[in-house]
Amino acid sequence: MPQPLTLVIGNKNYSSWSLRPWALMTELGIPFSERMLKFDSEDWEANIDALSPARLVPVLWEGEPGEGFATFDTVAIVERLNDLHPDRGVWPADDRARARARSLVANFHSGYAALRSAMPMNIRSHHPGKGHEPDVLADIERLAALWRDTRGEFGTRSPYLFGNFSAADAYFLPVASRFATYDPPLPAEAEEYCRALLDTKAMREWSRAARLETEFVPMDEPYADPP
Ligand SMILES: N[C@@H](CCC(=O)N[C@@H](CS)C(=O)NCC(=O)O)C(=O)O
Repeated sequence: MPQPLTLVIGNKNYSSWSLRPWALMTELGIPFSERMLKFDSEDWEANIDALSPARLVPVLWEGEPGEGFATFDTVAIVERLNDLHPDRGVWPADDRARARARSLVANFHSGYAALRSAMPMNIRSHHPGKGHEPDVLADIERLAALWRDTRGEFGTRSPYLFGNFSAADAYFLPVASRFATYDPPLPAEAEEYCRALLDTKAMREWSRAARLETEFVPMDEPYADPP
C-alpha cells in the first residue's frame, strides 16, 4: 500500500534544491503534500532534527513526516520517485537518453560552484549585471553547450532536453530562474530553453508563492542590504 508523500522544503524564494523535486512531482502529476521549514526560523530550529536526517532540505517522507521513511538529497529523492512511480517518466524511456539525463543531473549536483555561489537563486529579486565574473560565465557557457548538444541529440522538436519534461529539466529550473535574476549573456538557444522552463506550470506556481515571501536570508542575499 503506497504511503502518502510529503516533501519538506525551504523558502520558495531561495531554496533551489527544494524546487527541483517539488517541480518534478508537480509536472509529472505525482501527488504530495509540502511542509515548509523557513531558514533561520524558530520552526526550523525546533523541527529540522526530526524532519531531516541530514539537517538540509529537501526531504521526501513516505508516511507521517518524522515517523515514516525519509529519503534525502535531491539525487536520491529523484531515484526514489522513479522507484515509486516508474510509469511517470521521471527519467527518459530510452536507455541512452536516460544515461545522459543522469549525467547532466550528477554533473550539476557536484559542480558549477562558481555559478551557484555568485548567483544564488532569488526569485523575487532582479540584480542584472551582478555575479558576472569570468568563472561564472565559463560555467554558464559550459551549461549552454551541454543543453544545446543534448537537445540536438535527444530533444527532437520539444522545448525540453529529452522530449517530455524529466528530472533533468527539473534540475535546471533554478538555473533558469538565476538567469532571470542576474541577466547574464546567453546564446539564443539557451534563452529559448530557459523561457520554456520558466513557463512550466510548476515554475509559475512556485514563483508566485516565492514572490509573496518577505523573509530576508543574508547568506542568499550577497547583493542587497537587509531591510
Ligand atoms: N546536496 C543537497 C543540497 C541540499 C541543500 O544544501 N539544501 C539547502 C537549502 S537549498 C539547505 O538545507 N540549507 C540549510 C543549511 O545549510 O543549514 C541536495 O541535493 O539536496
